[in-house]
Amino acid sequence: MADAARSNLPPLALHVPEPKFRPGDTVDFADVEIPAAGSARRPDTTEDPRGFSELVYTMVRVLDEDNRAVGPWDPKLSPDTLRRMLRHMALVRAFDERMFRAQRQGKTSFYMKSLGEEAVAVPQAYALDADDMCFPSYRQQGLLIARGCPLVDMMNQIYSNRGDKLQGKQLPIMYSEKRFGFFSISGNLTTQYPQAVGWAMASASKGDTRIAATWCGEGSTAEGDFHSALTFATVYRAPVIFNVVNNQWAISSFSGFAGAEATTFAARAIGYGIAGLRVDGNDALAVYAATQWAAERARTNAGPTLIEHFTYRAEGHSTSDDPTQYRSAGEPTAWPLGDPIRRLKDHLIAICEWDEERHAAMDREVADEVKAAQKEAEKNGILGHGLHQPLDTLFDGVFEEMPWHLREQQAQMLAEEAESGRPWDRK
Ligand SMILES: Cc1ncc(C[n+]2csc(CCOP(=O)(O)OP(=O)(O)O)c2C)c(N)n1
Ligand SMILES: [Mg+2]
Repeated sequence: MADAARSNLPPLALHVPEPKFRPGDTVDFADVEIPAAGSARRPDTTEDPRGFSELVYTMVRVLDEDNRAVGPWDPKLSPDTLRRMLRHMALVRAFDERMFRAQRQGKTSFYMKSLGEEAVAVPQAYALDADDMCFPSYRQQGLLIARGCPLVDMMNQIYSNRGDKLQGKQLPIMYSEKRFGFFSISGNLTTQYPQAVGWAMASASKGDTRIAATWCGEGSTAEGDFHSALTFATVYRAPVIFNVVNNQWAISSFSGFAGAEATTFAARAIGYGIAGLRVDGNDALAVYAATQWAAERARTNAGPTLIEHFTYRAEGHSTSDDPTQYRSAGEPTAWPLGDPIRRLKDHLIAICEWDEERHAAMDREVADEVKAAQKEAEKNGILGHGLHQPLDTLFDGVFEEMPWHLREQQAQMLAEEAESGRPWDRK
């Protein structure tokens, strides 16, 4: 010990978080606190955040145990809207399933599913205006699908084939879709947060009416970008919605490593004086209502909102991950907030606007739709089949005008390729 005079003090120690369940353990989520549906207050969208700070510690929930919509957050959507939302959620799941399988078949190098999280992006796309700008992470494919992006375009990007508008320059699933207000996905976690704030500030300073929304995972809240984004947003009351998708895991790190043992992720909002909501992320109606509330707040210059979506990542992190190595296989089925698609389906059935036959028919239809799109996309090529972008496009699209040193490198590359005797397939 360095200082004998202090030897009567206990030795310092660190707390190292440990997940509750590891492979082989029986899962019991009884200690996950789930407030009753309808119990959270719905403040006015112009209220000072200090007046409703309790909302970061509870959960906005609309669908109750009998699959009824209850309480002040019920968005009272028409059955038609609910059915369309359900279909988009089912389409996301079918798309994920098919593309996951395509990766296993060697048709692409990489894929990321959003299984169990379909009630986050899809209802949010419904609650936002079509021209509001989204700065997503890699698990919000639901935004693109709900905004009507052709599945073939998404698949071409996943296959990095000759139909890929990004010319194979982005990792599969890192879409960029200006047409659908979907900012280029970056693999560098949370860079989209300050970008969204900057975009929102620009929108306000131009006197525009469009707002921004951004998403990151709970693990990503540990990034410095998360905190600087919140600081800028609160100072200038930027018209932006911050979404933290708490799916309990960040690859193999459980949420405790991002601070979940100490408080909620929604509570991050309090330190910044930002409105904070914690939402049942598997309840499509609650997610819709919270997003609509936050959008109205942003659009009326009342300030940003941080929404924690409490959900569960039912699959591995990506096709490169094997969750059986670090978590109990019982977790996804034991998750107390259920399956988001099943919950919306059960609600529609409970209000006599849906039935099992129609649901089964819908599932068949979305599966066929995905299958047909896949057939179309594969005409443009799959991994390793030569139908990729021409080699001379490799340097395109980075600078508006290619600098001299890149032109030199491009010329050198093409010359070496011509001499190699293995000419690049330009079909
Ligand atoms: C700056 C940075 N650090 C680390 C990584 C590696 N990485 C990619 S995804 C990921 C986990 C992110 O987890 P979370 O934020 O909870 O999002 P989720 O995948 O659960 O949706 C990590 C650590 C990265 N891509 N960028
Ligand atoms: Mg996560």
